[in-house]
Amino acid sequence: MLTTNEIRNLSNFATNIRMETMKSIASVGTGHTGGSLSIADILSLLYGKVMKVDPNNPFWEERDWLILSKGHSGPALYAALGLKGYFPTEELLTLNKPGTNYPSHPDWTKTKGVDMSTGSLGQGASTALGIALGHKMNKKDNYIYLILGDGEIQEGQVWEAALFANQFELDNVIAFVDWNKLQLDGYTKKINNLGNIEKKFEAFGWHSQTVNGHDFQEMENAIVAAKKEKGKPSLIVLSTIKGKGYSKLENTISNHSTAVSQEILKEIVSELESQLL
Ligand SMILES: Cc1ncc(C[n+]2csc(CCOP(=O)(O)OP(=O)(O)O)c2C)c(N)n1
Ligand SMILES: [Mg+2]
Repeated sequence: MLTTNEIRNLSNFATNIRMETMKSIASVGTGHTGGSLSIADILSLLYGKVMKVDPNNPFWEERDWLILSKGHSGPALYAALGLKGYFPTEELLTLNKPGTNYPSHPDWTKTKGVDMSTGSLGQGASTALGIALGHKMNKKDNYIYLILGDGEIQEGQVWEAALFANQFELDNVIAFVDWNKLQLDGYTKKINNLGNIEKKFEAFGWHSQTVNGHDFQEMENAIVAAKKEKGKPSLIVLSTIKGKGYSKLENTISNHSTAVSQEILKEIVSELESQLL
């Protein structure tokens, strides 16, 4: 059970992730806003409470790993890492500019704290599970967290990976699907309906749950339950709002990649500041 104080801190961490994400995207003028904002709360919970990491030692062998398979949401991951202390947050303003350590999609050779390069949808699932198998073979007790997009799981590769995780009993994997119901240019339901994601993964042998991806207690409970399940990989579907935090962007079909001017940024920052507890 999270304390009231922990929930306040996690909520503020998430709001600050949203704020830094939008500032960095505004600094380059455009970027993947919607899908970055929808995962701010899970990033806050993972880096703020759940994950065993050391910002002063990004390659610490005992650490938990995070693979952001929906790599287009890199700006949100960078914001979380900067706020966690891996590097000064001012560096976020070099996002996607020539020579930057913060490219639009994650690159582990460039950014402190990024565990795996991602961006080609589906591939992060396979790499995460390969990493998890390696850790299991080395008898490590750390966890591999994986964040997938809902549109992303239309990729066949994800289901091949799902079979693999079941075959090798990868109970050191906790995967999340950011179920924001939208993909690049429309509703997943209309483009390639995913049906019941929880039941589909369950049929592939995973321990599966669905929770509100903006509710810290529900997510924390699901992670605790996932860790109790031995011999199976775990999937947690996060029901989220694409664009969460900036009302004009929330749930809009056109919020995948948007222009953010300095003028609009002022409006966004003021709305986000009002969400600080
Ligand atoms: C293999 C591959 N195909 C296409 C793309 C282009 N692309 C980037 S994000 C995206 C939509 C993904 O939708 P979803 O997984 O729902 O993520 P969200 O936009 O909701 O964050 C697409 C098609 C890509 N990065 N990789
Ligand atoms: Mg989506």
